[in-house]
Amino acid sequence: MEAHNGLSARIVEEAGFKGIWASSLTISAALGVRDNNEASWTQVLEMLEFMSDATNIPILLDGDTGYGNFNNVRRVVRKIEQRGIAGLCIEDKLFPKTNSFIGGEQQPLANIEEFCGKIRAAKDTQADPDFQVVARIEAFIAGWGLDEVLKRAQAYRDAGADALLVHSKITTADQITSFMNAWDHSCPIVIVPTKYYKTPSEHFSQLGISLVIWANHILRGSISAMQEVAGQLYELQSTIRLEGKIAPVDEVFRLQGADELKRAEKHYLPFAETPKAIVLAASRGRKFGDLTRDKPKTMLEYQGKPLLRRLVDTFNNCEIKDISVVLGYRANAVDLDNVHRYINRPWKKGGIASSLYRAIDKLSGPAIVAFGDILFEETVLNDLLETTENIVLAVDTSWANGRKIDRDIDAVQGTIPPSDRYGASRCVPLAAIGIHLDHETAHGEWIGLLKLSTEGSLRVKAYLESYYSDENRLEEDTSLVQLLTAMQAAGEEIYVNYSRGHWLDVDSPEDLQND
Ligand code: SPV
Ligand code: MG
Repeated sequence: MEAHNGLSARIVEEAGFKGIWASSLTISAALGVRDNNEASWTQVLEMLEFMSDATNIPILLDGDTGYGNFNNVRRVVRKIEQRGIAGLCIEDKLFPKTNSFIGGEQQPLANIEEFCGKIRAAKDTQADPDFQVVARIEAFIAGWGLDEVLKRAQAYRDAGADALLVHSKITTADQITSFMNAWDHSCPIVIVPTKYYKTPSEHFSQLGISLVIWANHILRGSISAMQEVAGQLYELQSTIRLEGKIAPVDEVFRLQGADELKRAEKHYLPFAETPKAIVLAASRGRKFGDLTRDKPKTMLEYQGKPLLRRLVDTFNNCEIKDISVVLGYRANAVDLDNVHRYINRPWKKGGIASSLYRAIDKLSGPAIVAFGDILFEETVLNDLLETTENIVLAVDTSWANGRKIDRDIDAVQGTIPPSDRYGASRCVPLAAIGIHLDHETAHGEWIGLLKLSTEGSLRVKAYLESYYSDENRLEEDTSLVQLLTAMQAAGEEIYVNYSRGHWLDVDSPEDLQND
């Protein structure tokens, strides 16, 4: 069966054919040029490479006249063998040739000895003993009779051709039948019944023909389909009536082997998955009084833009697009598009851990969990994303400075204190965390940003599932710190990643002032 590019070659193989005819007519036509050696042989070679890559069945190249003399044939054989092509068919016409169905009689035939030299050159060049050289006889096409065909058949066979292609352009199988009746069957015969298609294939088997080539049919089928779709679409200016008739986009992906790439990515790109972000923004923010009467704290504006908008922008700038927001108080006042919304109903009673639980289906693959009332610069996030540990808290070591001093903060103590020394580790195991931690011994403040690796997400998810298997807990005020502390007590390794500043905890109206 003919094929003319990688896609059609794959379709031919899937249909069950045992081999592919890399047709000069259809490869040229698919390139939008004539079958007159207008496509150079290296352009054909390039197409063959795609076809060979896309398939596992043998490909026989319709190599026209061999693109020159014996020397060109030698080079073609070497180059196509390198691309896994199984055989070469050359025809006894002159370069540049014309398709057999266009003025066949006017086309001079090659000198027999010269053509036999090409066959010998091809056979002497092949490296793979299974490589096949098919010699194509154009004598019937050029208006010669059976004697000329038989003479050439014997000469080409004697020159070493593995098979002979006897071409005919009349609308009955008469020429082929007369040849087969006269032929001594000393080598396999190949035919191309494009014009005598009415003859049943059994007749060819009975004659002893080894191989039938359907030389142009999927190209012709696709031309009809393309013309119909293009014409209808132009007329209707809509695809509604066409969608059911044309291959779905998923079928295109399947034929391209998209699944294999997905599997390979999993195998070779362990960190290929981009993290998701989960923003916990259910609370009102009582301290803001009237400012949060109609909207949650996360929608308060900092320098003219809501906090949540700023958070989403920061995530987007760090290539994180899958963003979920868990809302509660005045959820309707949050009108951001492009974020997944979750609602934590008893937001007043359930603590922030219960908000994370609402978005539990997002805990697959790497994730960043962020409070909805913090702002941080991209560098803080990028720094956190670079850590390799499973569960990592972003910790600010400049926490003790300035006005924070009187606030309830999630103070953190690492197992190793932060250090500006060259080579000092910035990601260290967590020793302790909590608002009651002695500020004198603490090393920093958790900024409300938590990184989970794929494994980290799985572990937090498992913990949440077991914790909230008792539904009453959904109405208990459990913080993330309590959750993480409990996980740590159960043997989980939690890490802190030290950084300095470049973030803002919006805790009171004065934090919204631009200072
Ligand atoms: C081709 O498919 O390009 C052929 C067969 O050479 S034919 O078009 O019949 O010449
Ligand atoms: Mg051809």
